[in-house]
Amino acid sequence: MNVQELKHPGLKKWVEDAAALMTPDSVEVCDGTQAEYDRMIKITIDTGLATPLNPQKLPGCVLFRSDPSDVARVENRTYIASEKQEDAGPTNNWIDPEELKKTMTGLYRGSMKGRTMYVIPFSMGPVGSDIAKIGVEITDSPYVVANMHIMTRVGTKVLEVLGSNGYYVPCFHSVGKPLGPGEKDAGKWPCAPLDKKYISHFPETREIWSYGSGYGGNALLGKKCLALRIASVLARDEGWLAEHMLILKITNPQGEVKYITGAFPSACGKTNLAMLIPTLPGWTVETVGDDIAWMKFGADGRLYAINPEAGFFGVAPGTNNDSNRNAMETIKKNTIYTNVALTEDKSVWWEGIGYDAPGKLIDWNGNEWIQDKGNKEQKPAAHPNSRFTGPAKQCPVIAKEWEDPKGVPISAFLFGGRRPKTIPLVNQAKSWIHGVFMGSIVGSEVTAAALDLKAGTIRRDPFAMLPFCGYHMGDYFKHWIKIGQSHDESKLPKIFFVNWFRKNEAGKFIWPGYGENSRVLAWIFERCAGTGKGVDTPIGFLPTPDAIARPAGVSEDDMKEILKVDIAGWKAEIADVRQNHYPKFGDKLPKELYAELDAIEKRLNA
Ligand code: SAT
Ligand code: MN
Repeated sequence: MNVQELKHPGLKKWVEDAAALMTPDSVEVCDGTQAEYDRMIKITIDTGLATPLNPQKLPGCVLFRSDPSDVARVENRTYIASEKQEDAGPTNNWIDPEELKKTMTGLYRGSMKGRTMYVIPFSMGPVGSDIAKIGVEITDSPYVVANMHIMTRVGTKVLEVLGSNGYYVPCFHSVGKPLGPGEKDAGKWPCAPLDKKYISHFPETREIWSYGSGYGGNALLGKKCLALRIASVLARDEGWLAEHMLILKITNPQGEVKYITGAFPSACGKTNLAMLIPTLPGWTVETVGDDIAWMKFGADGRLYAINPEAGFFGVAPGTNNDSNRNAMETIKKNTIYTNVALTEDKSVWWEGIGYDAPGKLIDWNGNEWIQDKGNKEQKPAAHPNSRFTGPAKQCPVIAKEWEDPKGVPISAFLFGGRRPKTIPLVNQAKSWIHGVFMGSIVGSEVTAAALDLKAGTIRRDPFAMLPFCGYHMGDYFKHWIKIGQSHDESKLPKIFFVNWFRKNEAGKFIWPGYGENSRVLAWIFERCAGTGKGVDTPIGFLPTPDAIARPAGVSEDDMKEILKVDIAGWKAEIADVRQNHYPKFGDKLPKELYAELDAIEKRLNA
């Protein structure tokens, strides 16, 4: 479809102005059809950016290798350009919006020369749902178009909902690599150098401007940029919640259903939890979403969640038939792989796939790679942040209501992190405000993989939203508190803190995790149903010793250890929050949270 056919004069003008600035060779409006997807893939194969995979083993799948400088979100080049710096808060980078737009307009001038500008109308959430939002992304990357096809709902049906004057979030994206006359990408992933990359958000005008990166959340602007950073601002203003949470459906042996959402910092197994295969007989877990939840209040006073996405953009390394069989099934066809290793028979391999490399590989840099298990220094064949982009509808346990436009009613929120000590296996907040307190102190142990952070220390990541909150985090805490104050608490989700990662003196994990986590989910289910047995402690409600059936390999003493109140550990936790965490938010830290801190401390000292 061409620009002239656009029925929305505002959108048409916005596209024409962008084209005048970025000067692409041509402009195309995306229709979202399979033919269009296939054409995008063909273009990327023809320009040497994509490798088609073995059609017998991985039908409809392709592999991309990105530039080594363009392999993950770039948090230090991500900006919340609010009018006032104080509104971005201490956890976001800030540049004055006028100055930033000037800089970026300079970068966008002529940036699409030699390329096609694609206009992608997309819906976050089922098309036409009250909770859904429409965005339009302009991009010069066919890789982005193909990924957006999987991750969002794209095309003509979105334009129909938009009509002639509907609202959309305008999103600019350019890889920042114009082509000279006759020049082709010729197998080289296009992007700009790091100091020219900008992932910018303008919260007052609700615009997203991204430049210089073609990878993941930097370029697929519906995901972290719209569905979290901009949506968190909309949610604050409109009284709902846009959260970095999975959504799962759990059914007990009697056939009763509850829905649970959960926020976890990265590297805590969120996608695995969303697709968990329960070991507990009679229980089932199904997936509604693995990364983002948008939640609004229904007429009955309950919170209803939708998954704004349509696909999974998951980390490949560590994904295998034990850690996540459902993900492995999901990505057997129609999947885009990025930065994993290629086998000789044109299949894929990554570290932690569950078996040794089957012969010689091509690594994510495009070099020959032969596994050398004796060499601990060997560089991985797949980049640690290599990804699969797979359609959610291919997930064997996708819940039948995953696209229900009214969403699913949420009974519980989980918060969690990687905490080797102190934090028990599961702990229920005594009240909404206590739960908000727990969300505000979420932290996770830094693993060796994280750059420039000391391994073994706890990095606080409130609500797992640290890189994704589009405004001052202190005001975000306030928003959560207000949600509790302005609604009937008995209808709000109950809040739980979970920790699968407790270690014993020998440094070994005490709890087996994965499917066995269903035992904890079952207790949470029962607490929401009013039947689960709990004891009131200074830190919250803990399960009674017999409330959670012990999995194999976990002794009675182990169970006691991970379900006790570690008074000394909690006192240290409280002191750390008081001295090092809360002061970061200055006088925007709601006084209610200091009151919670005081109350817990008092109970611990009693
Ligand atoms: O690159 S994404 O932002 O989509 C995924 C992630 O980094 O969490
Ligand atoms: Mn995420």
